[in-house]
Amino acid sequence: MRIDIITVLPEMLEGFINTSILGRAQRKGLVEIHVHNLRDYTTDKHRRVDDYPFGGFAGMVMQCQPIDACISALKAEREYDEVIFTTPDGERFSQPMANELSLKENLILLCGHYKGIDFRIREHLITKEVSIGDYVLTGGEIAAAAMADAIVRLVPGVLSDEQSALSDSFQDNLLAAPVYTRPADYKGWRVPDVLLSGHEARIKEWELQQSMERTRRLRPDLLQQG
Ligand code: 6GU
Repeated sequence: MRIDIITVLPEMLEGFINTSILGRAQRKGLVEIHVHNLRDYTTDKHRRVDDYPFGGFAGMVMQCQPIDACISALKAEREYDEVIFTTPDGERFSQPMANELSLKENLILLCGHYKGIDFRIREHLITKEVSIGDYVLTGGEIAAAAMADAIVRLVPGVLSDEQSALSDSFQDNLLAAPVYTRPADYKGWRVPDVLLSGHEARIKEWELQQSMERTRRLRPDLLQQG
């Protein structure tokens, strides 16, 4: 899988995508993540990528030309499954959407910024608009980082124990059960006895019961979903 991220703040993403699991996935050759500085594609001599909005509205708007040039350059090299724009008014990102996108070959993530981008880009070049939640971020970089992380960890081989993505909270609309490690007694804070029993069936039953109880109490909305 390959992900191309287009941004005016490449330095915000470089560290993140080359660290930890995303970095290891790339070194293993399982995924490629490329960050493109939108300013490298402008024809403006001052390297500006935004301008005042028509109609006299507040804020600045990202211009068509550099975005079109960058997306066109990428599309000339390979076919893309989706050209995704990160925006608070997009479709809500979710585990099912991450699952679906993890099966794709090539994705573009365009990070929104300022007050928005020229709407003609959204009409003509964007295939999917995605928000990571009902709050406003100053830019789409954190949203793109969150999406890349959630997608890449689902690519086979990225997680050392492939089971661990399947037992995630949300994969079955249930929150995960609590986990513990040694020591079994820390300052009198004890690990549940059942986990020390070695009784596999009882441990499985405890895990499911914990998942159900936590979901009912903390996220009853998940139990309503299909
Ligand atoms: Cl994708 N972008 C911005 N700027 N803010 C957001 C968001 C995206 N998702 C939630 N808030």
